Amino acid sequence: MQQTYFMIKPEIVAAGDQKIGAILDIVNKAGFRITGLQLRELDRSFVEIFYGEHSERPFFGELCDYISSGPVVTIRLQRENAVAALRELIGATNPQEAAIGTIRNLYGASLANNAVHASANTDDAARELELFFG
Ligand code: 3AN
Repeated sequence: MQQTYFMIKPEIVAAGDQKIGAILDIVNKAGFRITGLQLRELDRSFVEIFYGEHSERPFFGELCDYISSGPVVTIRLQRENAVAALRELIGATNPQEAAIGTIRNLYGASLANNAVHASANTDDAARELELFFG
């Protein structure tokens, strides 16, 4: 069974428990099992490591400030084909382009505030799960 890393971003956590519950319900109904979950505040230096692949992009500073601005929910998920299935369930990076019914279509506000993160591929999943769950 494959595992992947999923994260609910600060603007959703700040909006209260109802949105967190609704997102976890979507994930659960899609056949994922939650095998790890924590509410955490991430140090900026930790976020810089997590998003290291984006360090040359113009939005990197803003992205790191934002993800370290308040608590996030860090989640380990398990399912057949978990990495690809979760990427499909969350939708495109830009919520305006995300397919109807995807998590970013339902809960994303903008490119910067797109509600959730999911590992992009199996290598990223392994790296991110190690970083967050050891
Ligand atoms: P994804 O999260 O779908 O894998 P990436 O890896 O391209 O997308 O981007 C990582 C994060 O950086 C996104 N979740 C998004 O919040 C942010 N981001 C991407 N592009 C931009 C942009 N042009 N302006 C601001 N933030 C961005």
